[in-house]
Amino acid sequence: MTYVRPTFRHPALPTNDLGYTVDYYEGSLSTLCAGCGHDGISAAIAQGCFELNIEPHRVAKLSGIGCSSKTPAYFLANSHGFNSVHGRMPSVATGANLANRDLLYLGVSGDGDTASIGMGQFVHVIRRNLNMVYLVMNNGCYGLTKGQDSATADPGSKNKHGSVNLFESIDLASLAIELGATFVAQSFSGDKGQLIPLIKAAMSHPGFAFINVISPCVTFNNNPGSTKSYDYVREHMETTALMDFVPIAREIKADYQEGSVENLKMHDGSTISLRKLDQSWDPLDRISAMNAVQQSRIKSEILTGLLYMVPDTADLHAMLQTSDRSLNSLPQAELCPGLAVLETLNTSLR
Ligand SMILES: Cc1ncc(C[n+]2csc(CCOP(=O)(O)OP(=O)(O)O)c2C)c(N)n1
Ligand code: SF4
Repeated sequence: MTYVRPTFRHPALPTNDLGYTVDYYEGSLSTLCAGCGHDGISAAIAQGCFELNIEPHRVAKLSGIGCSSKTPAYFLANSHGFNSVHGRMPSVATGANLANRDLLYLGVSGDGDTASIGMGQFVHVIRRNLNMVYLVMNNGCYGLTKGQDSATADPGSKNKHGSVNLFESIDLASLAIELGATFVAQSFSGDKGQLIPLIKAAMSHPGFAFINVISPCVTFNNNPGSTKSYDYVREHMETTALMDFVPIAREIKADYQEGSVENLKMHDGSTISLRKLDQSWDPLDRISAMNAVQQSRIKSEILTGLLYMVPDTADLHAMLQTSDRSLNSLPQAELCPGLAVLETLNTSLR
């Protein structure tokens, strides 16, 4: 089988403010199984970056190992990319971000990559509020190694061969809120209407933005009895709010007459408009957000949408008071200020 993407595109494809059509934000043809949820998320990322008028060369895509971690090959072909080691994407992202703060960092991971081997790195990158989007394509199994249960598989969930998971699941969104993540959202690969605005809002957030996307594995975990199958997720999705992301300098066109509307201002002046469905939930209140997630877990529902956000936040660079210029733009004299400065520094530490 050959994987050659046809180059023909409709001549009237719309362009964004930079003059690019959406295909400029696509990548190579996917080699994932037909129907894999991950492909829908890749398409949503391409569409979100197109709509945000992002220059692809300003994005750095980082991933670990897994079917999910392969996806950066399938979107943003004109961006920087680093496919790292299983569970180690956060440390690569931290190093790259500290060296060059001018890029937009987009980390893609799987539930195996994040909730097992990468758990240590995941919790610490949250604590540090690294300015990045961290997106987990969550299918409740290790797709690449043939479908073993992952740590996000729900207790009682059945795999393809009928065996039942005995263990408690790790809820990544709850954990992220608990650890102080400043933007936490949850969505479904089959719901582009919700996923694209969430990706756009996350890309515009000035700190750590986490999106847990339920993304069914059609080959190993899409059977009756699985709580990560397309049918189960469609039947058990509960949405916090209908949302729209309005970039700065764009008129707010959405019609919000019904229900209660929350307009959250981002640091750059853009807005997230939320039409609340659950009146008891407040996206700016950590306790209320945690309560809403736990209540939905008790009901075996999957709460989707923007769960929690701190609009104005200090990222790792602000906390460490690093140079406001990327290291590759600093001249040699500033990068290496010389022996006398080093000696003064050493003396101050003695
Ligand atoms: C250090 C190390 N341990 C184990 C593996 C084997 N391995 C590759 S991918 C993977 C899990 C993939 O699951 P997940 O992150 O959920 O991604 P998915 O394939 O489901 O998208 C494992 C255990 C590996 N590549 N490296
Ligand atoms: S094995 Fe599962 S996760 Fe991997 S590509 Fe196929 S459907 Fe997707």
